[in-house]
Amino acid sequence: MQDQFIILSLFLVLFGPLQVISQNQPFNEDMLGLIVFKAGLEDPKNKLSSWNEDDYSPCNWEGVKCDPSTNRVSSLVLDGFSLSGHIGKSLMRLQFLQILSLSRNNFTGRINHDLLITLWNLKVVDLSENNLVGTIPDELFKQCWSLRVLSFAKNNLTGTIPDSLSSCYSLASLNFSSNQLKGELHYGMWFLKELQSLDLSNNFLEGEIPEGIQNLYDLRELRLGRNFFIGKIPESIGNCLLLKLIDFSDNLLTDVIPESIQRLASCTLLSLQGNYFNGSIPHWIGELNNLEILKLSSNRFYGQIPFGIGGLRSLQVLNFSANNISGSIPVSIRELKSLYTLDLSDNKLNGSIPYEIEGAISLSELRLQRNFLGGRIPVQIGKCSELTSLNLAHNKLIGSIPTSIADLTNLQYADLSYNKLSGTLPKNLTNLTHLFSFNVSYNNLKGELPIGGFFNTITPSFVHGNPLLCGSLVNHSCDQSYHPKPIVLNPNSNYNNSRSSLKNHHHKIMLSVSVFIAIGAAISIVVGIVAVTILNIHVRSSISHSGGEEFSFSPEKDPKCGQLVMFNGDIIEFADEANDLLKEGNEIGRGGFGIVYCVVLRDRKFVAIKKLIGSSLTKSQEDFESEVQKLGKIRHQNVVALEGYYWNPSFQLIIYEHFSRGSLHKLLHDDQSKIVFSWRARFKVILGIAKGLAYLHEMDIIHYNMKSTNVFIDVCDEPKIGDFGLVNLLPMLDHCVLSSKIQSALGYTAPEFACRTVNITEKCDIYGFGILVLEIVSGKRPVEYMEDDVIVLCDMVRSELGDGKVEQCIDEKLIGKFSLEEVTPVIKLGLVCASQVPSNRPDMAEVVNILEMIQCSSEGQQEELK
Ligand SMILES: *[C@@H]1O[C@H](CO)[C@@H](O)[C@H](O)[C@H]1NC(C)=O
Ligand SMILES: *[C@@H]1O[C@H](CO)[C@@H](O)[C@H](O)[C@H]1NC(C)=O
Ligand SMILES: *[C@@H]1O[C@H](CO)[C@@H](O)[C@H](O)[C@H]1NC(C)=O
Ligand SMILES: *[C@@H]1O[C@H](CO)[C@@H](O)[C@H](O)[C@H]1NC(C)=O
Ligand SMILES: *[C@@H]1O[C@H](CO)[C@@H](O)[C@H](O)[C@H]1NC(C)=O
Ligand SMILES: *[C@@H]1O[C@H](CO)[C@@H](O)[C@H](O)[C@H]1NC(C)=O
Ligand SMILES: *[C@@H]1O[C@H](CO)[C@@H](O)[C@H](O)[C@H]1NC(C)=O
Ligand SMILES: *[C@@H]1O[C@H](CO)[C@@H](O)[C@H](O)[C@H]1NC(C)=O
Ligand SMILES: *[C@@H]1O[C@H](CO)[C@@H](O)[C@H](O)[C@H]1NC(C)=O
Ligand SMILES: *[C@@H]1O[C@H](CO)[C@@H](O)[C@H](O)[C@H]1NC(C)=O
Ligand SMILES: CC(=O)N[C@H]1CO[C@H](CO)[C@@H](O)[C@@H]1O
Repeated sequence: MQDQFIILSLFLVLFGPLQVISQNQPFNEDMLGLIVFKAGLEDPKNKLSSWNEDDYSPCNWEGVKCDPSTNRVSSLVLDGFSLSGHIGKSLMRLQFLQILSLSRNNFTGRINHDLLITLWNLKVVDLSENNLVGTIPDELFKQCWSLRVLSFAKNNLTGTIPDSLSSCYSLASLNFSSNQLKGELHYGMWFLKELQSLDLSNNFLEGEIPEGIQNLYDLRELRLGRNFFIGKIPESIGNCLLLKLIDFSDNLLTDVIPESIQRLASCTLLSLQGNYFNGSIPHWIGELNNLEILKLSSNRFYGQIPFGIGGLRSLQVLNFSANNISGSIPVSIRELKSLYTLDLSDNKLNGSIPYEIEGAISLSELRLQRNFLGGRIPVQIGKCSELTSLNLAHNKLIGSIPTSIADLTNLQYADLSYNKLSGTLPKNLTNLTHLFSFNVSYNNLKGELPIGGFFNTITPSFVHGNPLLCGSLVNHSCDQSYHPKPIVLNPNSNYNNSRSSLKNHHHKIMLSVSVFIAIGAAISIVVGIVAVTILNIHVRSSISHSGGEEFSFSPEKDPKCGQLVMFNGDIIEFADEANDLLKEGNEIGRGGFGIVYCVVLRDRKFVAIKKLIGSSLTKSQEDFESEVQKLGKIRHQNVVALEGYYWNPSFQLIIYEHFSRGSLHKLLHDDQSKIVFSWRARFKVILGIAKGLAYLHEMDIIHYNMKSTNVFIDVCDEPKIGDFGLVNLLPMLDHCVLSSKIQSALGYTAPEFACRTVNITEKCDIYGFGILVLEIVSGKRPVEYMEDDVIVLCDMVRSELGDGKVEQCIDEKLIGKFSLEEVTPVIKLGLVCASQVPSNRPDMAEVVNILEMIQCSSEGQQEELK
C-alpha cells in the first residue's frame, strides 16, 4: 500500500499537470489529490485509515464531505488528527473545496501562496494550532472574495500582516492570534466591513490603533491583547454597537477609558488590564449591565470605585488589582450575586470590609491584600459559602478572627498575615476539611493553637510573629495562657438574668411579682447590691489612692505621665486646681464604661470628661490613641462630638462636648423637669436619633448601648447620641461576652444578646432605637415596676395597638396636642424596629426615610386642612 502511494506520487511528479488525465474523471481528481496528500503525511493515530484508493468515491472518507449535487469534495475537516507533514500542492486539486480545516495538528512548513488563488471557492480556512512558519504571503489574498473565515492562529508565522488582506471583503472572522507577527496595524483592516470577530492577540504588533474602526458596524469580538500597541483606544469604538467582547489587555495603551464605551450595552467582557490607562474608573461602568468580566488591573487608575458597580448584576469576574484606587469598597457590592472572583489587591483602599460582602453569595476568590483596610473582618463573611480562597494580608485589620470563618466549608486557602488581628484562633477552624493554607503570621493573636484538621500539619511560618500564641509549635507553653480578665461588674448587668427569664414569658405582658421575685430579682438584687458596693469601693479607692498624682496631667508638668490631646489643637487649661477636677461633686453620671464628670475649662467652656474604668483592660497607648483619633473624626449634628483624650498607663480620660439640659431620660422621666416636651419636639428627637444612628452605622460603628440616658438634648431640642464606639477601646474579647456586659439597660437589650449562636450586628442598635421610640411616645420607661406587676413597654404597646387602642400608648401629657396620623405610624415603626428577629428590623437609613415620609405626609395633611 505504502509502495502504491510512492509510485502514485512519482507518477504525479513525473507527469506534471494532472488536468490532462483527470479531465474526464473529475471524480477521481479529488480522490487523487487526497491520496497524494495522505501520502505526504505522518498519521501516527491511523486517523486516515478509511482513505482507501480502491474506493470509487472519497465522499465517505473520514473528515471528507461532498456536495450532493456535484459529488465533489466540498469540505475537508481533519482537526486534531495528530497529523504532521506539509500542506502540499496536492490539495489544490480539490477544486470545489469550500471548507479546509486542519487545526490542531503538527503541520509544518510555509503557507503556499497559491492556496486561495487555486481554491477560489474556499469559504473557511483554518490552519490554526500547527507549526507553520514563514511569512503570510501577500499574493495569498489576490482572489479571496468568497473567504468568510480565516485562522492561522497559534503557529510560528512571522513578518507583517499583508495589506492585500483588505480585499477579502467577505471576511467575517479573522484570527492571527499567537504568532510572531510584527509591524503596525494597517487602517485597511477596517475595510473588512463584514468582520464580526477579529483576533490579533499575542503577537508583536506595534504602533497606534488606526482610526476608522467605526466602519466595522457588525463587529462583536475584538481581541488585540498582548501586543505592543501604544496611544489611545480610538473614541469611535463606541460606534461598534454590537461589540460583546473587548480585549486590549497587556499593551502600552494610555489615557482614559473612552467615554463612548458606555454605549456598548451588549458588552460582556471588557479587559484593559496591563496597560497605562489613567483617570478614574468611570461611573457609567455600572450601566454596562451585561458585563460578566471586567478586568482593569495593573493600570494607573485612581479615585474611588464607583457605587454604580452594583448595577453589574451579571458580573462574574472583577479585577481592579494593582492600581492606585482609594476610598472604600462600595456597599453596593451586595448586589453582585454572580460575582465569582473579586480582586482589589494592591491598591489604596481605606475604610473597612463592608458587611454587605455577604450579598456576593457566589464569591469563590476574594483578594484584598495590600491595601489600607481597617476595622474588623465582618462576621457576615461567613455567608459567602462558596469562598475557596481568601487573601486579606497586609492591611490594618483589627479585632478577632470571626468564628463564622469556620462556616466557609469550601475554604482552601486563607492569608491574613500582616494585620493587627487579636484574640484567639477560633477552635472550630479545624472543621474546615479542605483547608490547606491558613496564614496568620504577623498579627497580635494570643492563646492556644487549635488542634486537629489543618492545624495538625501546620508549620511555624503560618503563625510566625504572634508572640502571645502558645503551643508546642511555637515553643511557648500554654500554662500561663491568656485568660480574659473580667470587666468591672456593672451594677445593671445582672438584669440580663431576670430579663431572659422574662423573655420566656414575653407573650404575657404582666408577670406577677411573686414569679418575678422568685426567678430573677432575688438573685439580681443581691448581686446588684454587692456589685454596686464593690464598684463604689473600687472607684473611691482608686480616686483616693492615686489622688494628686493622678490629676496633675498638664503636659508641661509631667510629660512622662501622659499626654492630653484636644482635637482642635488646644492645650487644655483647667480653670480649677487639677485636684478638684474629677471629684465626686462634679460627677454627673456613671455607665458601663466609666464615670462622667462635668468640668469647666479656662475659657469657661464646659466639657464632660469620662474616666474609663477597667483601665487595666484598655489597649496599648498606640491602639488606644488610634481608636480615639478615629472616633474623634466622627462628626454629625446628632452625635456627641469627642473633643480630646488623655492617656496614661493607669487611667484614661475621654473628653466630650457637654449638654447642660442633660439626657433624654431626664427630660422624659424626671418629674422635677418642668419643661413641656411637645409632640413636635419629640418627633424631632426621634428623627435626629435616627439620623445620628444611621450615620454611625454608615461609619461602621455599632453603638451596642442605645438607651435614653445615652442621648443628650441640646438647647435647640436636637438629640445627640453619646457613648458610642467605646467597645473598640477595650481589648478584644468575645463580642458576645463583651456586649452582655455593656448592654446594661433593661428593656433596650436586643433578644439576640441572650442567644450566643446569633451574631450581633448593628441590628441590635435598631432594636434599642425601637424601644427608645416607644419610650419617647409613651413617656414610659422600657420596663416599669408597678406595685405588684412588671410592665414591658414593647409588649404593652404591641397589645394595645392590636386592640386598636392607640391612645393608651401615648404620653398623657400630650393628650389633645398631637396628630394621630403622625403618632400611629411612628409607634408602628418603633414596633417594627423592636422585632424579635434581627432581619425583620429595617436598617437605619430606611428608618430615616420612613420618618421623613411620615413627616411630609402629615405636613401635607395639615396644609390641606388650612
Ligand atoms: C511535531 O512534529 C515534530 C517533527 O516533525 C516532532 O518532533 C514533534 O514531536 C511533533 N509534535 C507533536 C505535538 O506531535
Ligand atoms: C483564535 O484562535 C485561537 C487558537 O485556536 C483560539 O484559542 C481563539 O479563541 C480564537 N479567537 C477567537 C476570537 O475565536
Ligand atoms: C516557534 O518559534 C519559537 C520562537 O522563535 C521557537 O522557539 C520555536 O522552536 C518555534 N517552533 C517551531 C516548531 O518552529
Ligand atoms: C493620563 O495619561 C496621559 C498620558 O500618559 C496624560 O497626558 C494625561 O494627563 C493623564 N490624564 C489624567 C487624568 O491623569
Ligand atoms: C488580576 O489581575 C492581575 C494582573 O493584572 C493578576 O496577576 C491576578 O492574578 C488577577 N486576579 C485574579 C483573581 O485572577
Ligand atoms: C498614586 O496616587 C498618588 C496620589 O494619590 C500619587 O502620588 C502616586 O504617584 C500615584 N501612584 C501611581 C503609581 O500612579
Ligand atoms: C464555630 O463555633 C462557633 C461558636 O464557637 C459557632 O457559633 C459556629 O456555628 C461554629 N461553626 C461551625 C462551622 O461549627
Ligand atoms: C465543628 O467543631 C466543633 C468543635 O469546635 C464541633 O462541636 C462541631 O460539631 C463541628 N462541626 C462540624 C460540622 O464538624
Ligand atoms: C505566611 O505569610 C508570611 C508573611 O507573608 C510568609 O513569610 C510565610 O512564608 C507564609 N507562610 C506560608 C507557609 O505560606
Ligand atoms: C522550637 O524548638 C526546637 C528545638 O529547640 C527548634 O528546633 C525549633 O526551631 C523551635 N521552633 C521555633 C518556632 O522557635
Ligand atoms: C476614612 C479613612 O480612614 N481614610 C484614611 C485612609 O488612609 C489614608 C492613608 O493612610 C488616610 O490619609 C485617610 O485619612
